[in-house]
Amino acid sequence: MIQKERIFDLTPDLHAEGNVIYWMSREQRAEDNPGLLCAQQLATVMETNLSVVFTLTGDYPGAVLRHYDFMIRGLHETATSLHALHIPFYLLVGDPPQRIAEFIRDHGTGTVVADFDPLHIKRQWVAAAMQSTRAKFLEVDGHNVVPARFVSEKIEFGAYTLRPKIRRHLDRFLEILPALRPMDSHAALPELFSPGDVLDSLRLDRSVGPVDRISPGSSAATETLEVFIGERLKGYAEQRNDPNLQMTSDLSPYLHFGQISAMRVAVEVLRQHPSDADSEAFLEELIVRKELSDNFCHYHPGYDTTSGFHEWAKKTHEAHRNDEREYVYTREQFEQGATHDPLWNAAQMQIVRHGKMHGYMRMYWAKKILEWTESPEQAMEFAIYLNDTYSLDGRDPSGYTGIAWSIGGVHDRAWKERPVFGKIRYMNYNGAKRKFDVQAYIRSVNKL
Ligand code: FAD
Ligand code: FO1
Repeated sequence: MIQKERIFDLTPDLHAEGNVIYWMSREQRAEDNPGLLCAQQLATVMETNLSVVFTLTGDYPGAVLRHYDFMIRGLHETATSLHALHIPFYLLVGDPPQRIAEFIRDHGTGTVVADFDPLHIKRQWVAAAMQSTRAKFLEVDGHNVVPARFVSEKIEFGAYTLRPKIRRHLDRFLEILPALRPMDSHAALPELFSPGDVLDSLRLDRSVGPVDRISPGSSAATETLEVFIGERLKGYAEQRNDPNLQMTSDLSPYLHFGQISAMRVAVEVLRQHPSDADSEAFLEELIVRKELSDNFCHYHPGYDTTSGFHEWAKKTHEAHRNDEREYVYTREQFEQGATHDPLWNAAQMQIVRHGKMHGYMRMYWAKKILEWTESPEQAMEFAIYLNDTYSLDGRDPSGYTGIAWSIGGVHDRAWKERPVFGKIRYMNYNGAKRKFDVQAYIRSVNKL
């Protein structure tokens, strides 16, 4: 039922046996979750128990109260859905690899299904957990429509090289997965956690609070999708780059936390909306652009540093390292939106207050950080810190890749050479003014 290309065997020399765990992490939903379905299938065939385990750490890099509030409230909805199907959900607080290893020992687990996730921290967790137990580990890619390991075995130059590979397999992988089945009802269910109590128990940076206009959880994600298809998909191709028009889906926080499946989004768009320029443009972003990000992070360990840049970009940055910077700002000045540029400041205030910046402004925002810092290394450091701290969809492969595109020309080409930027694509205030009403955007953000 789960295509085998979605499953990667992390312990080929071990057999699947004993009780089964789905170690939920990236895909935090009950429905349309291939890793969960795979674990249920194994437990059914082996006639053993299935448990869903989420290991919660208060030290997730870059995460503050804003993200934990969104994630934990979303997890509570998922746990409730799982318990309704008599599938036990365990929330284990502490060091993830340590907690999962304890659970494996205490529950006689023989097989663990983990989510594919290209970020360093997740690879470390899985590697550490495998070190300290003898369980069989399988990894399932529940994030990409076409599984990342399968669609390409190397780092892709750009969307133009990955797109044909994705297109070739899309029909085969674009499907609605079967519904999760109820398990036999005598399974003892652990007590459901209280989101408030869990949030209070964590030692968190509480200076960046929850956002008010984006509700967490799979139901809110589905509602957001329906509203997008019904009211905003038409015209998406032309108007998605105008920050004043709110024409995009606003799905990225839900996709980041896996509260909705990209596959489900794509299938619903194609089912409810004719295949036209708008749905084409949207699916290009949702599938090609997003899956290009996983490809970059999976195959390039330096995805969050300048070492991830192409040779031409490294060279051009070297050649312009000592160029005179007209403005240089500290991380605090950026963080407080205290530069000379009201448009940049408004974009920064949009993530501080609202937790989400419009896609077009993200490019401008990151490129100006390159222009107004002492070095590309410092630009990467500041952009990643600010994006991860304030954006609800931050700490994501799409974020590291979007920042590497803006500052290091990753997946982009060389442009006409100029001071500081070298051959990195340049964007400026006048360019933005030609595209949309800058004053209206600044006013609308300052009203937030
Ligand atoms: P829509 O236009 O509705 O797109 C639908 C989905 O397609 C998005 O939810 C997202 O999953 C995907 N998508 C759209 N554009 C891109 C893109 N350029 N690259 C990869 N996937 C894309 N995206 C994040 O999810 N998290 C981030 O932290 C993030 N940081 C970024 C930083 C910079 C400097 C740049 C240039 C882009 C960044 N992006 C990030 C990508 C993109 O800007 C956002 O995914 C998009 O704005 C999310 O809004 P939406 O869901 O309304 O997008
Ligand atoms: N995943 C976990 O398995 N455990 C966590 O405690 C955890 C915290 C967390 C906080 C903020 C955030 O943005 C992501 C977090 N994640 C956590 C990972 C998340 O589930 C996604 O898998 C990745 O961020 C996307 O690659």
